[in-house]
Formats: sequence, C-alpha cells, structure tokens
Amino acid sequence: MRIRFRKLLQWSLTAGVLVSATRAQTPSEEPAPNRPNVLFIAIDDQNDWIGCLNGHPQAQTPHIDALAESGTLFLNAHCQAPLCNPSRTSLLTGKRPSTTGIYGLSPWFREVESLKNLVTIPQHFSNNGYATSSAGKIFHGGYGRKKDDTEFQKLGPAAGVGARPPGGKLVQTPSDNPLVDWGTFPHEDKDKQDYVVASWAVEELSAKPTAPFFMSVGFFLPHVPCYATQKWFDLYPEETLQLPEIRRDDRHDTPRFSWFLHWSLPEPRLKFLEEQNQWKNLVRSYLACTSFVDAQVGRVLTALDESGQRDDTIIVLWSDHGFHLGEKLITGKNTLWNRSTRVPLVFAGPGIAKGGRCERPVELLDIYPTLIDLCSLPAVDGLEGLSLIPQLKDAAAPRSRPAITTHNQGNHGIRSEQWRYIHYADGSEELYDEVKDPAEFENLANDPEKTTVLAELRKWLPTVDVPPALGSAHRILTHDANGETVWEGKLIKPSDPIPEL
Ligand SMILES: [Ca+2]
Ligand SMILES: [Ca+2]
Repeated sequence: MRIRFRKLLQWSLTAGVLVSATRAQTPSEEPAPNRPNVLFIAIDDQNDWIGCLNGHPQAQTPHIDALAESGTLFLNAHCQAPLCNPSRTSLLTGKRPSTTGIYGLSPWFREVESLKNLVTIPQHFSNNGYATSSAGKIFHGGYGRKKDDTEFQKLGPAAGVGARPPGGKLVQTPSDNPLVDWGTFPHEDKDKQDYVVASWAVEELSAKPTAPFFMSVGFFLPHVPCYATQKWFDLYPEETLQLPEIRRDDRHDTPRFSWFLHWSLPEPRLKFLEEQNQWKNLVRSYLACTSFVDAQVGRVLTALDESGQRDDTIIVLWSDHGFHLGEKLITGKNTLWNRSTRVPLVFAGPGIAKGGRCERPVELLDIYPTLIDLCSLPAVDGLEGLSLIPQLKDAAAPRSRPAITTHNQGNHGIRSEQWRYIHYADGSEELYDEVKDPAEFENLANDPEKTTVLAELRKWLPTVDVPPALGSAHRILTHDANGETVWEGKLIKPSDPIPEL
C-alpha cells in the first residue's frame, strides 16, 4: 500500500506538469437581463461559534446575525469534507469528495484528468453572461487564481495573513508550523489581509459594477494564525470567558480509528493547551478573529446597501468547515463530529424568506443548484446537491435526505435531524442522539436498542466511494483490505500509541 501511495505521488508530479489546459472564460454573447447579482462570501475554518447559531454563548457577530435576519439561516448545515481543499472543491464543483477522490490539500482538481473539465460555480455564471470576480480565499491556496488558469474574469487581492508579530510566533506549538499561532500584538486592522480583501469588495461595489455580477469574497480568518488587534480581544474578557464543554473521558467510547483521521496534525491537542496554559488564549483569539471577520462582512454589506443594489442581489455566506478548540481533546478540523462539520450558511435576497430558520440537515453541496435556481441559469449535469429553494420559501419544508461529510475514502458522517452516525473505513461506528446529547458525548453505536436506527442510517452511506485522486497529498488516510492503515504516507501500526501532541 505504501509503495502504491508513493507511486501515485510520483505519477501525480509528472501529471501536474503535463496539465496546462487553459480554460479561458468566454462569456456568452447574450447578456442575462433581469437576473439577480450574487455576492458569494466565504469564511475559512469558521465553526458554529456565530451569535445566531449559538455554538458558543459569547460569540459576537452582529453583522452576520443581521444578514441571517434579512434572509434564511440554516441551523443544521454541514460541510462535505472537514478540510479546506476537499470542502471547497466539493462546494464549487457540486460533487462529493467520495465521487471525485479529492480528500487532501492536493491536488487542484483541474490537474486530475477525469475532473479537469468540471464546470465550477463561477465558470457557470461566467458562461451565462455574468461578470465574475474574486478576492481572498475561494478555492484553496492559490488554486484557480493563476494567470492562465483562473476560474474568474477579474481577480482582486489574494488571501493572506497580513501583519505578523515582529518577533516571530507568539506561541511555540509542538509542530512549529508557522501558521499554527494565536494571540494579539500591536498592529492595526487595516494591516490585515482580510481587511484589504473587504476594502477591495467595498471599492468594487461602490463603483456600481455592471449587472449581473457574481462577486466572491473569501476571508481567511479565523483560520490560524488567529491574530487580532486588542479591540477584538476586549470583546471577550478573560475573566468571564467560557471554554467549550468537554469530557476528559470523551474518547474512551470512540474507536481507535477515529484518531487516524487526525493522527498527526499541525494543530496541537488539548493536552498541550492545558499544560502551556493556552486554552483560554486560543478560544479568545478564535472568537476575536470571528468578530473581526464579522466586521469585514459588515463593511462589504454596507457597501452593497450604499450601492443601491441590495434588493437585486442574492447573498450567500458560508464557511468551508468547522474547528475544534478542545472538544474531543483536540484542536483543528479533520473529524466527522459537529464541531468540525457544522457551518454557518445563510441565503438572503430576492425570493428568499426573511427571518427563516431552517433546522433540516443541509449540505454545502446544495449551494450550487440553489444558485442556479435563484438566478435561472441552465442546469448543470451531475450536480450531487439538492436545491434549497423549498427551504428558502418555507424553512420548515421537508428534505428527503441527511447531510453527509466524508474525510478520506470510507469514512463518512451522516447527520439527520435527530442522529449523527459515523462509519469508519475499518467498519467501526459511532452514533449520537443530537436531541439528548448535542455535544456528542455518548456513543450509542453498541446500544442493542439502536439496531433499527443504525440500519436506517447506514443506507445513506455513499455508494460511490473512490480512492484518493492521483496527486493526493496532505491529510490523506488510506485503509486497505489487509487492514493496513497509512496516514500521510506512513504506516500506522496497531501498537503505535496515539500521538499526544
Ligand atoms: Ca478551511
Ligand atoms: Ca464519548
């Protein structure tokens, strides 16, 4: 298996050089009159610690809350992958990770022969007469932003951190990864790249872009490094700060395989945070960054209001996945539990109910077909999401299926209204009653009274469940028929202790 994996990586390197097909955007000749604009706002690693989602009782996000009030808020929305590249690839191509094999931080899907011609959301809008533009992080990393390989007609500033502490990292984390850091230091909001990204959108909107437009604005925070200015830290005084509820024995009833999904990460475990007295500092930093990003969302929405185009614009706001801050004894993503899968998702604009609060489980995969319907674009073959139009008209409208999150081949989390079911590649399972146990403390998979529930939920496991695409790397986990498990190219032996840091 290891040899195969290495081979796969070698092939991919060659393939990466060979693929240089250009996908120049050729807007169709006919403009699309009377179609609404789209303002597509992405936030990175933003879990449900948003005021209106109540994931953390102290989260302050007045602008996102107001946006939710002006439209429909999805209270039970889940990503398709708990990691940047696979989540964004899924959302923007309308395909599940288990269909494409994009599970890791590499490859860019256009470098994969079988995927390179997929039509992304911005491409589809471009092909149908929209002026498309993008700033910040929409696809992962610099994907989709290269000069001859862009998914957008116009590019604003790229994603980034902006000001960094002059003396290097503020916290010496075990991985020493330069991104894994948090805290405050003297700098100004305007020196942060997310501020620059918002300023670009404000300027673009102030210039009253030609309608219809599709403008995408992607914020990088609260992705690590969680740096914010003191002003945002002051919203969360340390003395009254609430830490997330955890249980020390929470992993006693989760299978060993659950650890393989985040076997060794740049993000530290809870043990490190507690030993170094950093838990409160990280929670505070994350919340401060969330409130800062909320303020940037507010600046963009104010500019839209002032441009006079709010009533003609569909706004969709989403995050690519969540983030643990001590829950289940870890920090970071790469899990199939709520803190990693539950995300903010809001739609507002023409045709969308105001004040709607939808409790149906929905998927980020649903954004693509929903935007097609809202903007009357032609259908795209092979999209795997379902249009949310029924829920945007009536939040209580039924849904035919649960939300599914996948982290590498064979590992799936199924979220219905009442249950979370997890199936790992070695066949081990978890089951949580979300009504009685929303923090997912008690694994009920071995409860003999739950056999019927389990059987029902297992039916939703994806029937297409492909291995990693050529060129897959970073956070890739494989488990073969002989029981060999490989994390990022390294065999995990049955006797290996669970990494503590
Ligand atoms: Ca992310
Ligand atoms: Ca537990």
